[in-house]
Amino acid sequence: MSTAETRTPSELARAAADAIAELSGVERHDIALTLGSGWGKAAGLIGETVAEVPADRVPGFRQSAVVGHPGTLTSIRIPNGKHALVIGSRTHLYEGHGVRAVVHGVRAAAAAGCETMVLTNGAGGLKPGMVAGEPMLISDHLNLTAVSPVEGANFVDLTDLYAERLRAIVREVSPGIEEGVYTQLPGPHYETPAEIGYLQTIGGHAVGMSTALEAIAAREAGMAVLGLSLITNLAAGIQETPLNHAEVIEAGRQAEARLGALLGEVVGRL
Ligand code: 8IG
Repeated sequence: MSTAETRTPSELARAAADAIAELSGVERHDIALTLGSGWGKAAGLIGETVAEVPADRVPGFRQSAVVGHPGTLTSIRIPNGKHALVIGSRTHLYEGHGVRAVVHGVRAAAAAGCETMVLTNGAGGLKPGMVAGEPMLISDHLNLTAVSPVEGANFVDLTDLYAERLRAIVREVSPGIEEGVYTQLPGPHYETPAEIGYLQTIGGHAVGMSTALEAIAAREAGMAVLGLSLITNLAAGIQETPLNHAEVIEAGRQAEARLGALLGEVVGRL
């Protein structure tokens, strides 16, 4: 029998943070990371794993339905002494559990003490000249999901959502990194070529199915946000040949170690 959740989002986040502290033995975390497609190797390159907490033991989390998104919260001690919380169980809007479930990990991280939220994802490239397997630093986003994680008349300011201060650190570590606007669509289907043309026209540089809603929730919770995409494919209609899934997977796999090293270096400077 399933029972409806009666706690408010902030009560549920508080309960999750308490469970994370108890099960990890780490009272307070400083930096949270959500690792999307292609970014999984980063967890092992950020620092020393202190504890792995199964997501199903933490209130409000559910085991991810997507292969490659393990349902674990990992507490990592980074060399500078700070504690990172890797949220390895992203819930996507297309899973149908609603926007509260999508941003619960972010709210739990904020309640656990995190002041910085690092959001990563795999995305389709929209900019001509983009290369699959390369990262893109997110400068801003277009939220095309038609929903907001903010509830009630809380008019959250999103100017400088992807903090320039944090982006400068990434540029320092990775000079010349591509930078652009991430567009979040609900998915789970990919775009039509006409939709890709539309996204380009309105100023998008990458397209995916995550991140923007989480970034908004992070800002609402008072966190600084850093966003990084791995361009795993060029979006529909941009590359001349049809999308080859094997090639996409291989591009991600080859990029993973490099991206992990980049993220490890960045996290050490946050
Ligand atoms: I990886 O081309 C990845 N995720 N919407 N479009 C959308 N999501 C994606 C894509 C893409 N590639």
